[in-house]
Amino acid sequence: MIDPIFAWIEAERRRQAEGLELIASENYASPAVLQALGSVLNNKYAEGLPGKRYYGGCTYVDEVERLAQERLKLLFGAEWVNVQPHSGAQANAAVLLALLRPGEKLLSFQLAHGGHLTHGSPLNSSGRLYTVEHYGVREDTYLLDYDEIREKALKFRPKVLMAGASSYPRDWDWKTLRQIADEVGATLVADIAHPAGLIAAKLLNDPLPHCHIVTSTTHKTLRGPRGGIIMMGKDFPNPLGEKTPKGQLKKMSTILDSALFPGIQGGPHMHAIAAKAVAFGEALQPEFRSYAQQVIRNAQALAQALMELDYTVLTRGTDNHIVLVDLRNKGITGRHAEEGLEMAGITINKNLIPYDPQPPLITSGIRLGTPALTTRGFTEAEFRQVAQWIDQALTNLANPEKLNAIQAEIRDFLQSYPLPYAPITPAALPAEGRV
Ligand code: DSN
Repeated sequence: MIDPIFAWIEAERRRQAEGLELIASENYASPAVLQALGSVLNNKYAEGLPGKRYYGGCTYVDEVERLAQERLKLLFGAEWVNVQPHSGAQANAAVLLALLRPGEKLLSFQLAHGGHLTHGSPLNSSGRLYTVEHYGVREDTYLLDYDEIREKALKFRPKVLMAGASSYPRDWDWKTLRQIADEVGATLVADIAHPAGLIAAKLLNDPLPHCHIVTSTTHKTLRGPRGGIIMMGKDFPNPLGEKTPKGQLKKMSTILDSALFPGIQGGPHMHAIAAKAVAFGEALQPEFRSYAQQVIRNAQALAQALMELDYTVLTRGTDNHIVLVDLRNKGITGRHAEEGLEMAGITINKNLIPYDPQPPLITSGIRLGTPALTTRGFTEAEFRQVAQWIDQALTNLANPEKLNAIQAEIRDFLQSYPLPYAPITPAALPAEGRV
């Protein structure tokens, strides 16, 4: 018998293969990325940076990390990068530790309007350590209001202005944010965890020329392993008044490196860094740009099809991979929709909409994303069908038989869009995987 843990992994592989994956922050990493993740690099301790480690035996992992750094710099046109953050949360925690002393001021996008937990939510260490003020979206348009951000910044005088979102379907104006940051003497930090792949493909505004520091995850639109990164472009903070740009970059990168390790992390996960390098290599290929273009086209097609079915799509569309739907006109909560869609084989997440009257575990909305199904080969036509299935499921929430029938239809349909992951069988497992 196989160890139940592998049975659960196989069950999850099948779930991923047989259902529609519409969680905006998820994707299907390539078999090469997964191979690097499951490699012997897992075994290696390598605290420090390439050429400056606290452990012996780092010759090969040094090469892996250098390659990851070089590919990442090339992908975003960055001057400096750190590829060691275990995830986006650690990248952000390190940047804030580098820039702020406890009690100092951070201005960021409000979680309840689509921001990130690690940008000063009272539930996160960033909200407990620093003095935080938030900006949000306008109640009439659900769009960011840069005049309001400027007013808040002038009044609050933050030391750090942070931008980036987990559920904002529109692009960001980094240039205007930089003007605001300069007006108040703040450091501008962009978190591009969600649109990173679309930015790497040059399809959205590029934060690197405008923001002092940029953080990201590597597993969403970038389609790599779970992980984080920190980058600086050609214009970075000047800590302690360093006189030359070279001196400034060296000093700031040293501050950021040491805020991450030993500031908040121990040994880097070298297997994850290798997998990041593989993913950056994939994202540098011309096919990745076509993929990213299709992600956006698909999101726009999904938004349009849902609006034609009388769904309230926030901002009436999208610039990126995210479609946010307000379900109040349908008399359904986000939680109810999430549960019913799951029964129909459609995975999404309930999501607060800005100014939501419902609490976060119920919500009035849902967030849909196109990165995963686009990896699977879906184009606009398939996404119009996805909108039909979503509508059929949401109009039959009290009808389990109908939900099961939709699930079966989706399972059949997906046989034409296979995932490249081999099933786990007893024969394919090492002896330790059997009990
Ligand atoms: N939890 C992540 C998401 O789903 O968007 C935030 O980055």
